[in-house]
Amino acid sequence: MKKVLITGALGQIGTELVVAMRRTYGTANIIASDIQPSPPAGALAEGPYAVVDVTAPEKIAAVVQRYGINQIIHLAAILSATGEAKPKLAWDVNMCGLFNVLEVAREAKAAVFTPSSIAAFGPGTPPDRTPQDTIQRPTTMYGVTKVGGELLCDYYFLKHGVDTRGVRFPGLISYAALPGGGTTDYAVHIYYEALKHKTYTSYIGKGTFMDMMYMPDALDAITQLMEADPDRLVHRNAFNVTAMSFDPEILAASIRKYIPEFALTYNVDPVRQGIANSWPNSLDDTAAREEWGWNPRYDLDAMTVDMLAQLKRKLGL
Ligand code: NAD
Ligand code: AKB
Repeated sequence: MKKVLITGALGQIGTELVVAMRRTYGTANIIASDIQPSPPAGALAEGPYAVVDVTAPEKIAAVVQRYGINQIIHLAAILSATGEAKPKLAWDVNMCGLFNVLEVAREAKAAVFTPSSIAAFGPGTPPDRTPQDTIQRPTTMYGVTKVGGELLCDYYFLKHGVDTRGVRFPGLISYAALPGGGTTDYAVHIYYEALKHKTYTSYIGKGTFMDMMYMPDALDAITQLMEADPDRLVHRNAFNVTAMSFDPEILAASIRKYIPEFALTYNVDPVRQGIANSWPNSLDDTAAREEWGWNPRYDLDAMTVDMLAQLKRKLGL
């Protein structure tokens, strides 16, 4: 039986992953954890929760032992924009936290899922249909920790037999929790502002293409990869995955199909624009499709319809 520890469970992904996995595997089998003292009231609070700072290995080990954990989904991290403002914190949480998780997993013989990111690529990477195996020389601290993390996960698989698996997520778009300090966050905020004020000022410039994905597909990617036949996995850490690629204009055009008066203006933030410029325009996710059947369900318009409907309900509009 699966006994899963999710670190960083109160963030954008964890908020939805915990609830989805509890539905599939049983509430008692999914242990949510985060550095924050408690989950917010609601679905997340209806199940086991532990305070775990991933920079403290003994805390991770204690929870793994207490619950008999055999799989760790490691989501605790500092994202790209915050990572540029606080590079030491990003290194400590992203690199040391992952090292601690892998060491505990080695001892406990637990499998580990760790998300990498499009941030693992840099300006020297082919930007269009970026191949699975290519140049990875990122220019952000976040990206450095993502490449380091991919290599560390490979190392623990090759040297210690830890069942490590991961994907390179693009920007994730969701309505349940707000994103936590990334560069792609504009693609979430735009939906809130379109509904509330019918206008949005983008800090990412016109013509800047990045890969994106709706959260239900991201959750499927995690569970499908962790259920995949290990004999078919050539890449493990980490698979390119994507669902769509757009710039702010294309996203605004999709929103205008449902809110015709929506207006988009720009006030470009040089830091986040610089990060976005260093990332690919679009990924080639053939390896994920071939090795474990990756096949996202949501394109841009399907996501826009659902995001607007869900946010209307959430915001009471
Ligand atoms: P998030 O910022 O929303 O959540 C991260 C969580 O980690 C927060 O709840 C935070 O409290 C917690 N945390 C921070 N420091 C901690 C520590 N020392 N110990 C324990 N918990 C700590 O992030 P997310 O968007 O849910 O991302 C999860 C993972 O997915 C990260 O590895 C991120 O790099 C990756 N990823 C996310 C996206 C995206 O668009 N959301 C895209 C690519 C990759
Ligand atoms: C960020 O913008 O930092 C994240 C990511 C793509 O890794 N959303």
